[in-house]
Amino acid sequence: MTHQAFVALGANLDDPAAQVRAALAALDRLPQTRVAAASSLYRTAPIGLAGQPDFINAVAELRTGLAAEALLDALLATEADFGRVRAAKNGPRTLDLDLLLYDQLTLDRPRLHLPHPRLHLRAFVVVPLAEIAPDCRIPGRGTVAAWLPAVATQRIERLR
Ligand code: PH2
Ligand code: MG
Ligand code: MG
Repeated sequence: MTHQAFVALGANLDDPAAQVRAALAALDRLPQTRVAAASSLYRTAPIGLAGQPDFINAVAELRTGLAAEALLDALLATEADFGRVRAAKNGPRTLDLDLLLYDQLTLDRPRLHLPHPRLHLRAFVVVPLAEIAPDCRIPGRGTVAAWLPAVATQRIERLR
C-alpha cells in the first residue's frame, strides 16, 4: 500500500447518499487497497448539464499497492457493480468514481489524465478534498486549499 491516491465519488440517482456510503466500503475492499480517510458527504448543484437532480459527492484518500491504471480499472469495475449505465455525458448516474490524484504523478494517456484536468475548478471536488487534505499539492497548481476561493460561488452543502 505504498501509493497515495484521491478518488472523487458522485451519485445523483437511486438514494445517492446510500450509494456513496456503500461505494466507500467497496473501495476499502479493493485488492491491496484501503481507505485512509473519507470526507463528509456533500449535496451539490449539478455542473455541466442542468435539469438533473442534485448530486451527493465525497472524496476518499486511498493507500494502494495498485498501479494507477490498475486502480482506474478497479474503479470502473466498481461503477459497473453499482449499476452504472453510461448514457449522457455529465448526465445522471448511480455512481461515478474519478481518480483525481495518484501520488504526484502527471500523466496524459487516452484513458487517464492525472491530475484530473478539472478538479481544481469544481467545488464538489475541492471542498471535500480540502476537508481531508488541504495541504495536498495538485501538480502544477499549488495546494488544494488555495483553490477554495475559486469555487466559492458554486452551491455545496455538507450533509449532517
Ligand atoms: N459529475 C459530473 C458532472 N457534473 N456535478 C456535480 N455536482 N457533482 C458531480 O459529481 C458531477 C457533476 C461528471 O462526472
Ligand atoms: Mg465525474
Ligand atoms: Mg467519471
